[in-house]
This record gives sequence, C-alpha cells and structure tokens, in this order.
Amino acid sequence: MLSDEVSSALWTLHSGWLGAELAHQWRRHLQEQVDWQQPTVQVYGRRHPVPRLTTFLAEEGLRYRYSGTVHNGEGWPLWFRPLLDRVNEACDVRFNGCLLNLYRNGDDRMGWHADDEPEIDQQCPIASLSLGGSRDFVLRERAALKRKVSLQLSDGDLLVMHPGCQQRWMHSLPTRRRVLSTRINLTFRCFQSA
Ligand SMILES: O=C(O)CCC(=O)C(=O)O
Ligand SMILES: [Mn+2]
Repeated sequence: MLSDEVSSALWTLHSGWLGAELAHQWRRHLQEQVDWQQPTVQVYGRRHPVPRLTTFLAEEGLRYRYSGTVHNGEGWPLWFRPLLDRVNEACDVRFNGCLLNLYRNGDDRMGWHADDEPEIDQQCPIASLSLGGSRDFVLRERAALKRKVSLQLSDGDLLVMHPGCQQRWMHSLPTRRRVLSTRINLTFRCFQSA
C-alpha cells in the first residue's frame, strides 16, 4: 500500500491513501447521492437525535441494528462499487456492509464505543475512510482506561482496525468546537451472514 503508515499491532493508519482529487470527488458525490438521516436514540427514557448524520449501504438482505436503528442492506449502489472495490483490494477482504457518518462541523461527534457487536465478524478488519475536514479520533485501552492514543484523521486517510482492536480498545470522535468543516467517514465491515 502506498502512503505514510503509522502502525500499532492493532491498527494501521495509511495517510493520504486516497489522493486529494479522488477524495474531493468522492466526498462531493457522497454528500449529494446519499440519503443522509439523523436517527434518534433513547437515553434514560428520552429520545435524542444522534449528533451526526448517518446512512448504511450493504449487500442486499443484510440486517444490522446500530444506535437504536435497524439498517437493511438494499444492495451496493452501482456508483459506489469503484470505491468499495478499492477498499476491498487494499485490505484483501470482501466487505459486505458500510456505515457512513457525516459530521456537519466540530459539534457533531461519536461517543466511546467499540464495534464489537456479535453481528460483526471479528476475524475481519474494519476499514475506516475519512473524507473532508480533519478530526481527532481517540482510542482508549479497555484494560488501562487512562491509556489513550489520539490519531488525526484527514482527507483521504484509511485507518484499518485489525482483528482484536475492538476487544482491547474503545474509540470515539470527540467534539472539536473550532472545527467548521464537514467530514464524511465510511466504516467498511464484514457482517456475519444470516
Ligand atoms: O468517524 C469516525 O472516524 C468513527 C466512526 C465510527 O467509529 C463508527 O462508525 O463506528
Ligand atoms: Mn466505531
């Protein structure tokens, strides 16, 4: 794989994996083509809109419950295949689903979590592609909560979280009040087939 690599045993960051021009084209395309939603989640009995926009693309028939919403795969859109093929090739994996997040500015965020649900095949990596404005992505080790690693994810970066990462580390995308730009993030995953 080209580009600069920063690695730990459990993740690899490929900076600038997608060149600036392609990253720009894909960001615009996704921003316009995708049916972005703002689902609500129930917290202590009250419903709140999630602090970001989101959507799900996947092979037909795939069902995934995430953040209180059931996502149904409707088949990969044709226009999305070139990007999917590139990510599949880079990771030597055939991903069957992708969760997309749009952070409108630095107020939008994602809290601490790990993508360790039983529906996700934990032998498969999770590939996370960032497009648009840079944001801090913070990892925290479960066994030593004070041990944190902050990665800056920028336009065109591909972060690969290897098997074991979700079991040993949690991650979040904290608020950054000074960030005014929009960021899109795509996390490619392998779901267990029904
Ligand atoms: O936006 C990001 O970089 C993180 C997204 C994420 O963790 C997720 O979709 O599960
Ligand atoms: Mn995640």
